[in-house]
Amino acid sequence: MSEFKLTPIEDMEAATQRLLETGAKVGADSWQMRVKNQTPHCKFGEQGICCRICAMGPCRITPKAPRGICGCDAHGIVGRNYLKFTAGGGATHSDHGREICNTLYHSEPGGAYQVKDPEKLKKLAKEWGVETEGKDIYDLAHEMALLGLEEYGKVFGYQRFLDRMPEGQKEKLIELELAPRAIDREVSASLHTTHMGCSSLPEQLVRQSIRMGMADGWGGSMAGTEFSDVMFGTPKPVDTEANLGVMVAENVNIIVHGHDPSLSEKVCDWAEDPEMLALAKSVGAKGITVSGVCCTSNEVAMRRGIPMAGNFLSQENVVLTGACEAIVVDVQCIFPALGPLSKCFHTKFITTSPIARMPDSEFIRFDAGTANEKAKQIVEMAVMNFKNRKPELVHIPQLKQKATVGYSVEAIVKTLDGVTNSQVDETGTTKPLLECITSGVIRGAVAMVGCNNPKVRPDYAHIELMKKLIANDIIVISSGCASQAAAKAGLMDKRAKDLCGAGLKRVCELADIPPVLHMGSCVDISRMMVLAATLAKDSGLQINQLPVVGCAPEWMSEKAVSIGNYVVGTGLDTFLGVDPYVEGSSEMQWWLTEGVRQWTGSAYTVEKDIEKLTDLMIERIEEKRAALGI
Ligand code: BF8
Ligand code: SF4
Repeated sequence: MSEFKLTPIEDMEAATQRLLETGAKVGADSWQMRVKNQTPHCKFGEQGICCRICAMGPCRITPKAPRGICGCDAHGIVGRNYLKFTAGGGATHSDHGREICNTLYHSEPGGAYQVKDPEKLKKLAKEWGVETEGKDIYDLAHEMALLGLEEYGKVFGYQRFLDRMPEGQKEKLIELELAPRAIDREVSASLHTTHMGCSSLPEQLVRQSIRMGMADGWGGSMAGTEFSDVMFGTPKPVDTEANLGVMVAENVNIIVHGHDPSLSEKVCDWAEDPEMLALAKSVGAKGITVSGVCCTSNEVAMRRGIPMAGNFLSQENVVLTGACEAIVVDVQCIFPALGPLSKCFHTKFITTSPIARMPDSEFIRFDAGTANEKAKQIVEMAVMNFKNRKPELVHIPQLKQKATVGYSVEAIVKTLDGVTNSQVDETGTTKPLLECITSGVIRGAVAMVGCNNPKVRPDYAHIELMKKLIANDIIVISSGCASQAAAKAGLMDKRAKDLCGAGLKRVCELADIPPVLHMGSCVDISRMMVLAATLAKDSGLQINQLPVVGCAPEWMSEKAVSIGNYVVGTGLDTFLGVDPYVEGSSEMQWWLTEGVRQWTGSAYTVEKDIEKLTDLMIERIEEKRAALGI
């Protein structure tokens, strides 16, 4: 086996520089240039003290003008902006979940979408009290899909998945008015709450922000994850590779980007089709390589080992290689810049969803009914574009690392079962993992999630934090663009165990796992919630007592704030490296970093200094241990 070495961030940055040189040759714009044009940012916007929710404004808060025209103060304005931000994110994740339910509703034997994990479907049915005996699996799938869709508009009651929480937690959330009702209702209630002349009291704006987030995490996102598993298979550990070097110069390169696996799964299927492979050969390519960017990359990596080309701030890089025949996108986190950028190269920028339409793209509308023909058309288009490549522009940075991905809760339970005393726990609980934590072999866990953001040196925060945590025997579970950061650096290679403290290293060796466990895309943070709930139940504790915290050091999207709210709402302290536009209100800051603790036993910490952020997390984990006397 060759010697293992992490890829230094400097090598990744040098590769980007080289790609930007190609970009300069063809007159391409880049996010690096646009950041310069946008700096410094508007101070009012940054602090969250600009309001334009009614046409008497916009109003901006200054020492001379401490209130808007309606009399709203900075705290109300910051709070409303925060809740609107959350609602945007919660709506987005949840609508993704709805699409998945809808696709499942259209699944059929031999059709474009099938039930790949009938056992998971039956388990879910049992959980929701649905009779499975003697039922055709597709009838059951359609019944469950309908029930899933009903969670969006249910007239009474709370989200079904809350029953997964440890005893008493759901009831407490109901009492505090933090338990999410119908998913769509929480979006509407949030936008109602923030309307001109409604709430301007930080307490209520934070309360509804948490409830909105909970509708995402324990509603829409959880449905997205669970029903994706039913259709595409529950992830199991699988080997893959990461970074731009996964693109192959001799092959047709198709990049899948976005979030909904319904599109990317089909594109991957067709890229393996013998007819398409023959077509690729006929145009002079050796084969077809599909690789991913952003959460779509996580989805197809963890279910089929499709390599991960990059994350959020590398999406322009894949086009800059000059070797990308098509970048196929569905929804969310797609730079509109890809349109004009693709025009500087031969790359086809293919949009597929009416939710995300962009100038300078080719729109091929994708839906469950026509999925196969559309996916075939897309792959064909990419293959036929191979001959339009400009060889003088082709440069693929030769950086890549091996990664083992696909640690769903089911996979973690199964894998770690063998660790403690090498005994297999027949009941399939998290007890072996708990034993590692209580004995101190592992000090705790950090759920590392989120994006890239030019405000933080891209990927650096993720990688440095993870390195320090594993060196301190803290296991990292990751999702979203944090995952690709880890994989690109090599932290998802099992050999990265050598960077761990002695305890975690031993666990990695015994269980044959990398120290950073890939749990999937951002909707899959719901998996982390299920894992935390299971750990709590198996140990007889509440979630907020566990030595587990969440961290998003480079976050940027509305979805990330929604996630933060449900992680805190669930009971896990959450550490952010970027401020969520609340610096303009001491009251909002207090509610998020202190006040909310009285409800959930957890709160936010915002710290831009990455070194300090890590120390604070370790400190919090040790505090939790001390409180448990372990
Ligand atoms: O949902 S981590 S940049 S890709 S928002 Fe987007 Fe952020 Fe990446 Fe997925 Ni999540
Ligand atoms: Fe200004 Fe109040 Fe209207 Fe906001 S709601 S724009 S603070 S008048």
